[in-house]
Amino acid sequence: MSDFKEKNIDYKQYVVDSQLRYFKPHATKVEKSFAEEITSSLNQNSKFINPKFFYDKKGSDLFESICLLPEYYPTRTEISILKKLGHDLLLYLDEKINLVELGSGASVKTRLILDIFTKLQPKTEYFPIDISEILTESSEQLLEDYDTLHITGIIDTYEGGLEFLKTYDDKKNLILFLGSSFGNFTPDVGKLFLEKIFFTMNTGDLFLIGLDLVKDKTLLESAYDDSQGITAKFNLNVLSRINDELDADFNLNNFSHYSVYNEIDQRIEMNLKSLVSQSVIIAKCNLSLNFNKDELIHTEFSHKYHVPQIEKLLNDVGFQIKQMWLDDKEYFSLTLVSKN
Ligand code: AVI
Repeated sequence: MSDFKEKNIDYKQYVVDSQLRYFKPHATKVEKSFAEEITSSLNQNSKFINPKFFYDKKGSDLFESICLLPEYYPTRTEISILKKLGHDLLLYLDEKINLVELGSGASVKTRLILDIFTKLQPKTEYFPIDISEILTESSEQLLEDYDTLHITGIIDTYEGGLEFLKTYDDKKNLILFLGSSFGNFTPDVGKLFLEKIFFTMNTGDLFLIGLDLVKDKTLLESAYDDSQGITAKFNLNVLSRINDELDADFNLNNFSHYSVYNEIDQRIEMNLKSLVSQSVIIAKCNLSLNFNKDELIHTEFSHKYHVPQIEKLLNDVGFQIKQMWLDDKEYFSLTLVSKN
């Protein structure tokens, strides 16, 4: 283990072997921001929890289960598009380009892109960025299957990871942001995030973004409130995480998963509903909270887009659209852009 200091960002480096290492910010930085963010987001009239906090180990595992649900069409639809775009994508790649992924996985999606890279390159460098340590597990699984792969994992927020990579090397990057994770940002934060990506990109870098499309309300609502109750568990798990990490006493039986599609704002709105009037203490935040019966904690937006809205969103930031791919039912989109 060694330290890496760059522009006041402290990272510890963990070298596992010649093909695998991780960078992680010092623990105090992460713990402090969780407590601080929870304090400010729950200590107000309209309570909310930032969806990035879903992804502790258990939350990440539950999300993997969501991706396999019959009702949750985004993952399998995006995979079906990725399976078809290989030939087109090759036209934009070369022997030296690095692969960067915002959110990581040993999942089918990452593998489909790695299949293309490893066929084209004698050595492939992959930089997954993920807030969750699930990154370490998934990297090891990938290395079992790809001999020429070298992985540098960054266990941090996407912004932190991109900032870190900016000073890392001067090779070209293909940055992946799959799964419509962008849809979880509010429009303002999303715009800032795209600008951040745009400004961390160099000439020749590429960005591939997966975005979910507007569709029938019933289909959307069942994707976010599945019959097996896995999405409900995923949503409620954030309260367990607060209990465990911030010494709180949320009683999970007193909250329920509540998710609706807002047609005007084109988004699924996910909440936790307080089933009774109750008080909760979060010791590490010095917080005592009161909930009315039926009061909501907002936990996630999942925005859906029309194709012209995607084009406008990306063009407004300054990206040049290279190509867009949709599935046959037009449920989901993948768009490849460059900086110029
Ligand atoms: C990670 N993100 C893109 C998922 C989504 O579809 O918005 C998170 C999710 N929430 C509930 N189900 C899935």
